Amino acid sequence: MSEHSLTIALSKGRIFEETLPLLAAAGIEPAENPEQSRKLIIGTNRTHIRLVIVRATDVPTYVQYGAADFGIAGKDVLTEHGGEGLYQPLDLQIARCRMMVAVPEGFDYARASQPGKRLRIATKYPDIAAGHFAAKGVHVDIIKLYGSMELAPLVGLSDAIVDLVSTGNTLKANKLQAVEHISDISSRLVVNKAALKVKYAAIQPIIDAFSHAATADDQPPNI
Ligand code: PRT
Ligand code: MG
Repeated sequence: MSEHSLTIALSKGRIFEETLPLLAAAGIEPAENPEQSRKLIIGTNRTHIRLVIVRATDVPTYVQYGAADFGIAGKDVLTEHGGEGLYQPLDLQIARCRMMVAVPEGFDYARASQPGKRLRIATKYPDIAAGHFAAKGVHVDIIKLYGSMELAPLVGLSDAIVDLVSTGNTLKANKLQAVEHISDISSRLVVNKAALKVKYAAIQPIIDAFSHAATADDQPPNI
């Protein structure tokens, strides 16, 4: 890739959808919709700018190693990744949700989570979960899962889960209830530190356009 070309890492789904208006504000239009196309590299109306479509959890890795110059990733993903090699100039306020502890309806969480007790927690976010319970002085055994955390307490794999909640419909459909709010989550712009120096003239105007669009757009909280 030449000094003048830019590669942006995005995930399909909610992040791609909510990033489209930000890209538009920077004058960037994807040539294809990744939901319909199987292509992993998507061109744009700007010949030197392309998008790479990766798993949400892989965005920081592509940017960290410079395979993408910048990308957009959830705070959940960035916290678990650690953020090494990444400059995080902007909270874009998109893909908002909350990191919560949830348990089966009727489970006595207050009693089970007293200091000195031991809880089994299923989660995709072991670092966030471990940090939360350590701060409370509750001992936990963390069971790492890669999806469908909601199932774990229903089949006896865990007492509770640590997961993202937006509408609450998934918890409700599985007779679970949120019992603790760990943090608010939104997505951030992440930039490769070396790329920012070398391609500053190409990257900074995009950061500025994103920043302007993210703050101008006075989005009501969806949580
Ligand atoms: O889905 P896939 O396994 O391919 O990847 P992913 O889950 O890593 O990606 P994706 O696209 O689903 O999520 C990307 C980012 O969106 C996450 O890293 C979060 O920062 C953010 N985000 C915002 C969410 C949600 N809201 C959300 N509700 N990510 C996941 N969820 C899931 C949640 O895990 C739970 O299973 O949606 C379900 C709950 O939703 P409600 O509306 O029923 O409460
Ligand atoms: Mg998902």
